[in-house]
Amino acid sequence: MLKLARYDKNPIISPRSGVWWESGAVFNPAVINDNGKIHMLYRALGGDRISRFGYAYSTDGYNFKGFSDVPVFESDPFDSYERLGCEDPRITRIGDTYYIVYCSASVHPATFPRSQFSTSFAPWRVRVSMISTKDFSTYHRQGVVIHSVDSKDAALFPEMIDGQYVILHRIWIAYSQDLENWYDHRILLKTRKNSWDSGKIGAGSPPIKTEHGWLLFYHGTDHQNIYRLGIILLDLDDPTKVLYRSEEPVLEPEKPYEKEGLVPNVVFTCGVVEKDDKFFVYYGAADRCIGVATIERERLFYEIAKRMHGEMVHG
Ligand code: BMA
Repeated sequence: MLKLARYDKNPIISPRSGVWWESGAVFNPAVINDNGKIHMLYRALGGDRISRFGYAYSTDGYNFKGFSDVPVFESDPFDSYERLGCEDPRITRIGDTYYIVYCSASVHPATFPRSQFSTSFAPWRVRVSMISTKDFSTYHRQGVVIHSVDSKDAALFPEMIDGQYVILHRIWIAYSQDLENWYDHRILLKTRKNSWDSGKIGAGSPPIKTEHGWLLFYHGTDHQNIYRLGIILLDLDDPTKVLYRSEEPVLEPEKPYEKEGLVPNVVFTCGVVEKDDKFFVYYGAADRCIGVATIERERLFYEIAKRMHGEMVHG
């Protein structure tokens, strides 16, 4: 079975009562392992329904502390593309800088003609925005980085490939020379008919470099809007080549905290770290709280190798 094992004390983080900016929910956290210290930026939803980012850290992967009293980042209410908040951060370290790409949300006049990425004519707009930090205390605001397209679920690769930065978004792939101007957007992965990922798909964790390829956890929905997690492996030199895609989800809503919340039946990851020869997959549960599930590295690749001989790879 290629399944993640939930931590038995999940959820590991729930909204703190009395903290106005996270009283609605805490979910969909970004994580990065900095020499054993796991930094987390989590999405917090306040009573005003605006999403902001809170910060916490852990040294064992399960117990988080150092929760910020105030949001460490909130989007600019005067930026027409960001005024409904910042959602679903994903952290990637490149050199000595942590880049955080996230979804900024707004009600904004519809753009015409309809762009190739638009999903509706509704004036609901989402953009991929970016901030960066070197220390998780001061953040530099870059603003919207993928212009003119409604997109989200963005995740940066941790290094340049063939002289270019590479990003995934919803799940397209695109390239850049400067992390701000992205070109050559093309579809990397499509939904599959009659499958757990037949409705929508999106990148989850930023890709993790392994000797077997770029490992990426992603989310998919079916036509009942149940969010589950799967994995893909991409070729190290040419990440447009999908080497493996899981037929079955590796995690799906089963526990009450994953089935009942602000949005029922959701497991949604924005970050995975490698620690003690395991992958720690952090996830938002039912858009309400945060859980963690793990898998041993060796077992994961053993199970993938077994399946690669018998499974078709769908691009
Ligand atoms: C997606 C995103 C996530 C959310 C999920 C389930 O579209 O908005 O932030 O967790 O829906 O509601």
